[in-house]
Amino acid sequence: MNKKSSKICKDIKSLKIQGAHRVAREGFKAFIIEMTSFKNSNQKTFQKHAKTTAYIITNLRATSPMLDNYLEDALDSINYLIKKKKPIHVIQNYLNIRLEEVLDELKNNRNKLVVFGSDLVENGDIILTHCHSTSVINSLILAKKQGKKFKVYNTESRPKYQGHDTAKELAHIKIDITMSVDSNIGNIIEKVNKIFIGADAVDKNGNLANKIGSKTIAELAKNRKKVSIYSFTELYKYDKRKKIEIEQRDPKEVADPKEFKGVKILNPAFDIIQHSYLNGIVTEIGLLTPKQFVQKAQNKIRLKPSII
Ligand code: RUB
Repeated sequence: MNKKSSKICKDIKSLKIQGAHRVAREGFKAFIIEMTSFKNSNQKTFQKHAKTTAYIITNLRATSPMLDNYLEDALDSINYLIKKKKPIHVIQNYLNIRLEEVLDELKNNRNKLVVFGSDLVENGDIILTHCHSTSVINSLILAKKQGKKFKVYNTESRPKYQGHDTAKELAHIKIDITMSVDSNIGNIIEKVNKIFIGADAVDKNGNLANKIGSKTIAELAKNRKKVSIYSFTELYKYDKRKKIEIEQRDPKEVADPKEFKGVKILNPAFDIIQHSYLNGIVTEIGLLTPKQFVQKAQNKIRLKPSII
């Protein structure tokens, strides 16, 4: 693999690049860099290399349908161009253009989503967030810039502590932020009136996957009438598979297995929130119910490759 694409893949695997949006953006970039620097004019070899590269990148994070959707579209376009007997340099030109289109789309959708997200913030709100979602963080930053007065609680999000970055980024723009250990969630929930979380995948029933612990938070919120819970996610995080696959990470992130002989260690990266627990899903086209999200996402995700 090309040095640059291989570095991006390493950073995605290690969570240096984390969060579904960034993983999709950088993973797609890695694919395009790899394919546009591939020096072989044989079409079959190019097609095979595209398939293998997409497979490797897709498998860096098992729960990443946004990246998978973009890669699948690029593979379909490559297959279409090869069928039309286009030379490799023409396909590579197309891929470079497609990268710019995808980067613009991601940025524009993000900007729109953040405006709808900031609309949900009201003066006096006390909001809980979990892990590190750029959709949530950017919405809170915009709300702060709009002059709204609110407080935020966040979890540190063991075992990889993505909550540390969330806390620092919010503190940096002087949002009132309090960070807590994850297991304090039963007490924190009593203090907040809104919960904002990201999403990594949304299935055909509108159930969604987000950082491990989201399920517990949603279930606690369900029992408290005064707490509303919203997930922030672009439509492209729709997961076409029958079932969302939950990424199982290295047990070493939790504890050194050598020191725990005979102990099985679980380290799932995500869990699933039932759609009925959600008050709404904030997207680039506005606030939707889980059912509306599924309908809109199914319409949006192209059946034909984007090149046609
Ligand atoms: C990150 C996480 C985020 C979603 C949404 O998990 O669960 O809430 O990915 O993020 P991890 P965004 O750190 O394991 O990638 O809003 O940035 O797409």
